Amino acid sequence: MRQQNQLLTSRTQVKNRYALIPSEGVPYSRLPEWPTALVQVLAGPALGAEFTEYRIELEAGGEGLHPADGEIEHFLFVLDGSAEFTVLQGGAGADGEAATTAFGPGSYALVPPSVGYRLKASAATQLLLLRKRYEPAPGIAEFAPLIGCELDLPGEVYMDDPGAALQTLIPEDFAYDMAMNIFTFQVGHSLPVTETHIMEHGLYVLDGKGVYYLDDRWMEVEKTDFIWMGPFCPQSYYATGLSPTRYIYYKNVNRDIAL
Ligand code: UGY
Ligand code: MN
Repeated sequence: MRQQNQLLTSRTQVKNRYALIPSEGVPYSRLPEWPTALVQVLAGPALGAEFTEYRIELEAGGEGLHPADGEIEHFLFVLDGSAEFTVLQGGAGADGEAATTAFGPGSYALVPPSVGYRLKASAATQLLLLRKRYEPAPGIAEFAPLIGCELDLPGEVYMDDPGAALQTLIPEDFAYDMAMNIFTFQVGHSLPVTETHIMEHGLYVLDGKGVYYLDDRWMEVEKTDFIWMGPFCPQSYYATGLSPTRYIYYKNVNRDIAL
């Protein structure tokens, strides 16, 4: 929030093909599935996105509970704090509970539509939650719940540039219809091209700052900014500042294009 003696000028941009949304301007919502949480809705169909993305703040003891609905998959990523994550096999009752996993910064889970889950904060916790309609494909079974931590994943050199590293949080396998990756760019390094592709992105800046090329212009971005890139939005990135940039981004992949 700005002080009364500060200007209100904002970097926020909401266009047909993309949006740059600094988090300071996003008010809190409440959701029944996360009854005590403060939730910032970063993307949804009203923006043009075919997914929703939330930034969720929980106090210690706060929790979220999502029973399986058979249609929507969920990706959770812990930004900060600690929590207990439980997969609910066969419904939300205690009978169906599987083992609980301790989550800390960098922990993540991808939960298929036929499985529910509970996340309970052990300390104040912030997380990202992305929800997407799962796209089944002929002959491919629904994936099982996937749990991991980005701290355990090596960064792969991206397109021959040792200053750009990519961590792949979801395996490259046709069982999955989405990718979730973390890019780390050393200062002065960039994406090697301006990309243009049919896939969408929901991107959250974890660290650092730089300039993002969106559609037809360069824009300054920094830690805690959110960017939605719609289909065919030209895009590129340069890391500036004094420390590496890290961003986590969603991409819909591995499925034929509906006609
Ligand atoms: O995977 C991607 O499309 C990625 N290189 N895009 C991006 O970082 N804007
Ligand atoms: Mn891209």
